[in-house]
Formats: sequence, C-alpha cells, structure tokens
Amino acid sequence: MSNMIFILQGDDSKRWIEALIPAMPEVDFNADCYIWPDVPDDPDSVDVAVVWRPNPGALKTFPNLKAVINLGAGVDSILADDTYPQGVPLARMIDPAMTRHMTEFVIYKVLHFHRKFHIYEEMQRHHVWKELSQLDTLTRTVGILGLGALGSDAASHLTALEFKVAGWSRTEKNLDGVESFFGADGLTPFLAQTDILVCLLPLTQETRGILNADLFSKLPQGAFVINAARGGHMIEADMLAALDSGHIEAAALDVFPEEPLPDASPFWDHPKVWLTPHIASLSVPSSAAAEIADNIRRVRAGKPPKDRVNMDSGY
Ligand code: OXD
Repeated sequence: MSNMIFILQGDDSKRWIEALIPAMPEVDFNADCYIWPDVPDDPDSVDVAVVWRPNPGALKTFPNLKAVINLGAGVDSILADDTYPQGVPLARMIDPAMTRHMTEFVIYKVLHFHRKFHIYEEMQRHHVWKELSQLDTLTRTVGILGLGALGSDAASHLTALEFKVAGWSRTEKNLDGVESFFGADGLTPFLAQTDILVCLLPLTQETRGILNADLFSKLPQGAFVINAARGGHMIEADMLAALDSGHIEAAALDVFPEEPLPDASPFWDHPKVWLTPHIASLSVPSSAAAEIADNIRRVRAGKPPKDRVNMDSGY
C-alpha cells in the first residue's frame, strides 16, 4: 500500500485534496493520504509528498519517497533545507493558470508605469488636472530577468502589446520578437537599454541579491523595477537608496526578504513603491489538479516526474 503526504505551510491541504479527488479516482484519499503532522504508523509506506514550503526536516521522515511534488513554481525554500532526501526527484509546478496570473500581474504593473499612472494617482490626490507627455510603446523597452515558463509567457504578451522586449537568462533563448541576452557578459548591455525591469528569476545561489546597487546603477536614469520573483533577489537598502536618489523612478514589489513585510518596514509608506503581499501569481487547485495527478501517476509507475528540478542549477 502506498500513502501520500501533504506538507503545506498554511491550511490549504484540504482544498488541494478536494481538487485531486476527482482527478485520481483510483486513490482512496480517506485511507491513503495524510496531512502533516499526521503521519502513518509506517512512514516507509509514503511514496509521494505534495508540498508547499514544507517544514525543514519533515521530508526526511519518509525513507521511501519516489518524488516530492511542489505546489508552486519556486523551490528555493525546499532546496534551502539541507536535510532534503538526496536523490529524490523534486518537481515544480508549471500550471497554465499560474502562468496567466503572473503575466496579468506583469502587464498591469508595466502599463501602470508606462502610462504614468503612478504620477496621475498622485495628481488626483492633489486635485491637479494636467496632461503629461507620453512615450510611445514602440520605444519603451521592457527587460525581463529570467525567461523560464513565466518570463517567456510575459515576454510574448508584452511583444503583442508592441513593447520592445528583451530578456536575460543563463543560456541563450530564442523567442519571437524578444532580444536575448545571456550569461554574465550579457547582463550589463541588457540593463543599459531596459526602461522597465521585471524580475522573474528563480532564487538560486547565483541570483540571490541580484537586485543590488551595482545592477541598479547599470539601468538608465529613471528606470522602473518590478519584482514578482522572490524577496531574496533584492538588497533592501540598495533598492531604497536607488529610489531615494531618483535613479529608480518607482518600483512594484510583490515579494520581500521577510514576509509578511514587518510593520516597521520603510517600504510600506514609501511614495515610490507599489507593494502587494506576494500575490502576483496564485496557484489554482482546480486548474493544477490534472497535472499533479498525472505526475503522481508517473512516479508511481516508475517514471521520472515532469517539470523535474535540476538540483545543481536550483530550478
Ligand atoms: C511560487 C509562488 O513559487 O507563488 O509559485 O511564489
């Protein structure tokens, strides 16, 4: 008999299980599925762990895991756990609904800055009726850091809106209408022509702290920054300094090194910051269930999971 364990931060396990029940009629979820910290008497019987930011050390309880299935795109919190069971395949979630939601967030924020809504909102507060100059879409470059599933979808929708779009990634990417920059050498020229920078990178050893003073100084004066990836990408003091000096005109920040954002954080009331509570892309159990069910079946049939994370590159 094989058991499944759900180890989720928050109280979403039941919602995910309800979505999986119709997708996996062959599984008796009442008998063969556990929600951490409730574990079967025989932890050897657990072959699949479905997780979101699992408690560090929890996964090593189960010596016969065939796979760990993450319910999000980012796996940084799992890879940070040095007790992760060596050799157990880890799959991340690439779900069309999550991708759509991230693209919506990016487009909304790009348009906000591109069409100067950050200034018009301020003008309304001061009863100012004035038309501002407007840069044409064709001459505005949006630069996307990270051209994985999320970055490439956002890039293709931004090209459809006729922005100039560039992308930076570890290796060269070929996407229609997107200028590709890659590797360490590609970063400076990519930044030099980016008016609106969007960070959608995975958080790895190489990308931690990438949104720092040196990177900001390579962006043109008055550039905008949108971070919908991870708070760990951003050096907070450097972001505040770049905003306060005016080098960065404004920022949309969905993620922070410490979440929830502490009440005393200067970002809350910063006039040049539009912040949201890590909601850029929310996973939708009803959309993702078929994909997760398929992945569980694959590993139970002895195959490697889809969307497997490369433990060396960290994504
Ligand atoms: C994710 C997230 O990684 O929601 O999917 O942050």
